[in-house]
Amino acid sequence: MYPAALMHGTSVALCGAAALAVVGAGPAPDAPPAAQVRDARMRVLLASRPAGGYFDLDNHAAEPLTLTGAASPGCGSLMLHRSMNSGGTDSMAAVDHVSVPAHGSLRFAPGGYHLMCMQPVSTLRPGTKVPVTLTFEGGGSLTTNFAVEGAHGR
Ligand SMILES: [Cu+2]
Repeated sequence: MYPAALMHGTSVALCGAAALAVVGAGPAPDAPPAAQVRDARMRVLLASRPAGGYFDLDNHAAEPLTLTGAASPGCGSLMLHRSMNSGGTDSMAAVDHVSVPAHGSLRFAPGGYHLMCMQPVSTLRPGTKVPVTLTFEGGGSLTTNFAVEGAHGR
């Protein structure tokens, strides 16, 4: 703990509290205030198959926002994927990061970027919700409840 003498104009007791608050807010990951998730849903086709996660990611900051990972208690692993069509053939590949431009928005949707819930848990059923934590470059994270929907949307 820092000596109370470093904090001027406050009592020793208040200094202690202030120092604790500073330590708590320091290196601990925190939600980037500039990131916002909208229209979040997880589409389950068959319980035995990977489910796709879709949402809009808004970046309200003046600098790019880079998504580096995702995790959910509803998924064995949750990967960042991108679907592509080349020469008439659909495929998807894992990506290790996705950037949203300053003051921009990126849509995670079928046919493009999406989350892939590799092993959906048995309770991941349409009508329920599942928390998804997105992690960003720099250590911030943001947890959002995704609405679980079936093959035909809501
Ligand atoms: Cu995929």
